[in-house]
Amino acid sequence: MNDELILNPRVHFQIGNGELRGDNVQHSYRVIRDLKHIFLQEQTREQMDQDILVYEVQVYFPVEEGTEGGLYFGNSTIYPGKVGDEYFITKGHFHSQKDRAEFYWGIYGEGMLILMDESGKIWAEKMIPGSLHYIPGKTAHRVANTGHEPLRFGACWPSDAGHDYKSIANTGFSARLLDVNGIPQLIKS
Ligand code: M6P
Ligand code: ZN
Repeated sequence: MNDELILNPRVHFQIGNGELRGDNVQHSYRVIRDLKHIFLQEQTREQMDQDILVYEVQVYFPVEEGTEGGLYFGNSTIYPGKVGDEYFITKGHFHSQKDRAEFYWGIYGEGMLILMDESGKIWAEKMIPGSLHYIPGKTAHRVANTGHEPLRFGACWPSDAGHDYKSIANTGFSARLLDVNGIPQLIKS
């Protein structure tokens, strides 16, 4: 056997739970402290235990950030919880290269993918295990966990997409996913 031509895989993706392990896989965590002005009720967030883990992200970066033509592959796990009436949620972003698209898919748990176009029009798609979501370019995206268990979803996006958090910080999302008597509802803010 020619060992130089047939290589062992260097990254593993666990089919059942989406767990990523291997070379160039990075793991990051967002606790309440990191999520200033992300939730509607900022004062409530300030008063919470700042070390509560809201979500974590694993990403396989096969190429350098910004590389044209490459792809990244990751997953995010959002823990169950709320800040006031608002479900735990990812920060959300547009892509810095505005026209870049992305795939999200549900792995376990349940939640909602919230999408907003550049005019501020907002809508949501239910996320469940096996649901596949195409996020077009020029569309901000974030995910909320509406269940009582952790929610994990997968993601794949172009390596030159980048994250534009600033546009969201300036204007926010035009609606929030709130718990209204136990039912998730998109409420205009
Ligand atoms: C997905 C991808 C990542 C993103 C992560 C968390 O895994 O879209 O690019 O970083 O979710 O989302 P955010 O950066 O908005 O907090
Ligand atoms: Zn994205």
